[in-house]
Amino acid sequence: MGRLRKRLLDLRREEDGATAVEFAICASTIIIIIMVILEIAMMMFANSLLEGGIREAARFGITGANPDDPDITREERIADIINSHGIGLVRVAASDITTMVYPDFNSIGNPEPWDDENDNGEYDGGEPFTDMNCNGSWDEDMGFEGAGGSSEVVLYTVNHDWEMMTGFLNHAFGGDDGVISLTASVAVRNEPILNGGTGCS
Ligand SMILES: [Ca+2]
Ligand SMILES: [Ca+2]
Repeated sequence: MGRLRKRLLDLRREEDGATAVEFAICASTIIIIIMVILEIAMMMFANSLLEGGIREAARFGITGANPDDPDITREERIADIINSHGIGLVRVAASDITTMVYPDFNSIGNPEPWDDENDNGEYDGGEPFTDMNCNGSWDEDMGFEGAGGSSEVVLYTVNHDWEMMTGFLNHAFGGDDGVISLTASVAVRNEPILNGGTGCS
């Protein structure tokens, strides 16, 4: 009877041990899932803050408004607007912002028009082209940097290095050192009352 009782106690201890291991595996899986959800949620929130900020900055740009303080550049003012929307979670610098000018919305990201003399669908050196961005060479993107003039379309883009809380997902997202590059952009047409608007010069 004593031997049976001891065996039953041993079995009980083994079961307790197995349960503890199962619990540890289960708990760590749940913690990992929660971390992943939190990381993704925070990243999406940061991205939405960036998008809201760049939209607000573009509204500022549409009117051609200049910064109140002459010592502040336009890009710095745009960064300020984005950061005021960033609630401390998202902070960008003027160097993270680009504003590209296009004649219309359809031109965004499109190449400068060229005469495809050999009909190969690609630009080849020597083929005549219209230098839309005034840099003296043919470009795959006809935009040029600037605030744009009257009725011109301006593409506002902000890039932000988002540091993940744990760096847990950096391999999945192809980031490095737990940093993921977030980008938000919006295109707007300037008010027709502005000066300029004849493209680059
Ligand atoms: Ca060609
Ligand atoms: Ca060009």
